[in-house]
Amino acid sequence: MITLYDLVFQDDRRPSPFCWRAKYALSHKGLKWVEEPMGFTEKQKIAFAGSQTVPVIKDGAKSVKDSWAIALHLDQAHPDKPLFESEAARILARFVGNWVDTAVHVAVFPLIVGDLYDRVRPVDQAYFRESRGPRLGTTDFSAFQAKAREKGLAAFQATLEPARRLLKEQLFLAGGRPGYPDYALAGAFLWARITSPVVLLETDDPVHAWRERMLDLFDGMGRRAKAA
Ligand SMILES: N[C@@H](CCC(=O)N[C@@H](CS)C(=O)NCC(=O)O)C(=O)O
Repeated sequence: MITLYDLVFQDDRRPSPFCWRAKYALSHKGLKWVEEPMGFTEKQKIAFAGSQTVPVIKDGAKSVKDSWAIALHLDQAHPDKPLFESEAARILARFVGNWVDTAVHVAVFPLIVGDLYDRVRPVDQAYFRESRGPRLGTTDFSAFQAKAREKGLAAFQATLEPARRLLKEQLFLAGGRPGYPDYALAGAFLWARITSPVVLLETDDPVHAWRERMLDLFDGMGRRAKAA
């Protein structure tokens, strides 16, 4: 039995991009899991794993924290349907995850932070203000978001150019079939979809068509998640 500790917002929304990576990884491998929702101020739920962040999984007697460590653990403990079929594939997936963390997430966050704050559980809002406020230099998240959107989406869309070029040539970042690089980028889009009504992509963008494919994957797992 695998338990996934998953970040929860109001109305049982599950926006964490890193938890989405874990859900896609589990689905890719055909593994079943149960979810244990955790609000920002319920860190005691993951103390057993020595973690301050989710995802965390409990897989039998073993606990694993961090989405990348979870992916590596799953391949090691459940060798069927590997996430990484070679060392080169694993290293490239790591690179793509790092790119999403440092470029895509950083570009998305200012565009959704006001909407995101509005959907954090009321009991967790003070924590969000105190943890995110210093990073942004303000706790007026709505004004911060409005200012970021005034500049338009061009800077965000430009961060996607490496993916866009590839997706003009192939269906998925990993090739003809989806793989971990796709799951890493899809997590960023689910984070936005679940917390904000903002329209991030033009319909003629190859990334848009890819995102539709990702939403459909695994019986529409992403599409079925409660959106903003
Ligand atoms: N490197 C970690 C990052 C995980 C992470 O930052 N998770 C966020 C949710 S998206 C979290 O748990 N934040 C808790 C907090 O900010 O207190 C991973 O890949 O799992």
